[in-house]
Amino acid sequence: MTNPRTTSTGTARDAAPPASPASSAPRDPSDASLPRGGPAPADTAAATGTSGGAGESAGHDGPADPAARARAALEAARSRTLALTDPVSDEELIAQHSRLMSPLVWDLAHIGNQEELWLVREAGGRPGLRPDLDHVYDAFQTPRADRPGLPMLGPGEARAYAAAVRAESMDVLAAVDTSPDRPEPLLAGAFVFGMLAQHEQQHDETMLATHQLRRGPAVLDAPAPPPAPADAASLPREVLVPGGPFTMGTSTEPWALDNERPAHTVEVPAFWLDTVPVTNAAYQEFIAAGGYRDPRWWTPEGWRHVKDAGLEAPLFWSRDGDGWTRRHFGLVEPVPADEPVLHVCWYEADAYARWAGRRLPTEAEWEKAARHDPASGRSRRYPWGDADPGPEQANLGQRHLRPAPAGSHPAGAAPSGARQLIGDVWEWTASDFDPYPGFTAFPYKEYSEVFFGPEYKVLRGGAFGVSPVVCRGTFRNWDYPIRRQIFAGFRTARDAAPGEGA
Ligand code: AVJ
Ligand code: FE
Repeated sequence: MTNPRTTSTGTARDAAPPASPASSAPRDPSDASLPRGGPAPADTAAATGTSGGAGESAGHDGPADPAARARAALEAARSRTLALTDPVSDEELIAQHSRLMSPLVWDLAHIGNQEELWLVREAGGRPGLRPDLDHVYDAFQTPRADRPGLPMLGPGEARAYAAAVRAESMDVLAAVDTSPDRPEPLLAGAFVFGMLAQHEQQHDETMLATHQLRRGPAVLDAPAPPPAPADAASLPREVLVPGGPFTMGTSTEPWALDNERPAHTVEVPAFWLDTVPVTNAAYQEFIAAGGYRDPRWWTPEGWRHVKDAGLEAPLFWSRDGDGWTRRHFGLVEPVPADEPVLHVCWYEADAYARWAGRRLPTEAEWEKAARHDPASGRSRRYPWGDADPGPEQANLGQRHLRPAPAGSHPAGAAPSGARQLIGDVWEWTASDFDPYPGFTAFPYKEYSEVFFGPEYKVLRGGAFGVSPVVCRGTFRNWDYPIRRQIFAGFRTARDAAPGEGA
């Protein structure tokens, strides 16, 4: 994120010193504490003041009061931020663990700086705490690789700064009207507060990726997900998604970001989709079959990248006799056969699919599989319906530090029978990151618009380290096709034959 409207820095004046040190918020990295209400009332669209696309379900099922929902979401984000930074030594907070990532202490103060810009200055109309820091924490002025050289706040200062900003933004939240029907879209339904909770959670996910890249003993821990259910071994390999129009994107979800909007109709012919994400065992067959040495499976750019980067397995994997081990959050373990594959780039996903005689699903296919309800013809918020995700439906929120085995979460299945579309691993799609028809940048071009185009591929569905507040059936993530540090896997698809699923 960057400055509101890129030009405005509010009424910048002398920097106020950061106030008191970090509060003692709960340190549970889980989002399980996010309040979950009952099913969304039928009139949520009216209640949130968003005009309903006829083709989609409306609203969310968090607290009805937008300010209460915003407060809970911001608090959950901060607990997680602290859980990712408190156990790390000052030296390691300042270190750059990978050229791809910022020092953790940069993320921490960037979270605070963006909150100052948007909640204190923009939403609150207040002078702000440290406008002098804007240039240090503007992601566009400072590429990640250069960040270690910046005059950054130290760990103690960064914690105090983020806490001081938070105190003031909570004060703003208590003072402003966030009713869904007020005309200012930034404040209506507490949108900008929801946006900043999502921003913090996105950086928490980035920080989790930094933890995974970091060398040295493990500092994070979480229980393993439950074993796969009994029927996991007997699931059909693929499911049929019927052809016809469906509603893609959203005009009703109050905290959906600009690139998810507006709802629009897309015609998607019938197709077959893998029931579950591609597993490590299946991916190992591709490696064993010489997949990384055969240009037939790769696009020309992908093949060049395999050669240049010397790829021969997913990131973090090492050969161990006939098998493979991987480094996972500081521990080396045998690659778990039945987990969805992680840390592959788009080129690897695309090559695997071609080797398997298949292809990656398009973004529209993925969203249709995840949201379309053939019985009602409407698009749901999630594969299972409109209720927010709980632990039964999806592996989200860093409750676990790994994906659940393939076939998990039958309660989260889509109408087609596809499982694990939400949570576990991000899924690469075939599609470039492009705007939907009718897209308008809101509230600033640097969230989405500057990234549109063929350089970026879209990922869908979220991963085990993604917060439910940033994970919807409509949520769009994107990255370069060479990137492997994100928690990404994939599933494959193929066209249906004429007459199938018509
Ligand atoms: C949506 C994950 C691609 O991390 O670059 C964070 C999110 N935008 N701060 C990113 C984001 C501004 C963004 N992604
Ligand atoms: Fe950011």
